[in-house]
Amino acid sequence: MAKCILVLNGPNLNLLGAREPQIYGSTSLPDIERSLTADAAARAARVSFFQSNHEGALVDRVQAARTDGVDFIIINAGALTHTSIGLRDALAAVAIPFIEVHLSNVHRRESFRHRSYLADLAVGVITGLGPAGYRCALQYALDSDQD
Ligand code: CA2
Repeated sequence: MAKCILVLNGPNLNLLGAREPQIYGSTSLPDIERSLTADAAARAARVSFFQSNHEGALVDRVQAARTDGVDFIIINAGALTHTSIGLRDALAAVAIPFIEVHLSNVHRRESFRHRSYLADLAVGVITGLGPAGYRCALQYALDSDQD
């Protein structure tokens, strides 16, 4: 059966491409989603997307992934990375392998961005590679036997 990958984006990532290009680049979230859709199609896989500015909506989407046939999650939780025990608990509860992605290199930024509530549960973390980080994560997920 075709692999099914869910790409989650958290608060403010809907603003990509429109604000702060010096930090986050000029690529929009729909641009990233289009390129991931093409990459997944080339590997006969399915990819779906969800962005929300609301912690509870992201928790709900993670919980739904358990019964949705999602094999792997790619998540840029935005600022919730550094604050959300709720999102951490949801990811732990569904036990779907995931990669944490950040566009910017959080370790070159403020110290409050150095802590992640998700990272120790993740298969891996990609930070600072811009949109390429999502594409690397997708290739890894599609190569991975974990499902
Ligand atoms: O580097 C990343 O991908 C982050 O997850 C982005 C989050 C930030 O809180 C994390 O520490 C690192 C912020 C997302 C805000 O996205 C914007 C995009 C364009 C304009 C303004 C905000």
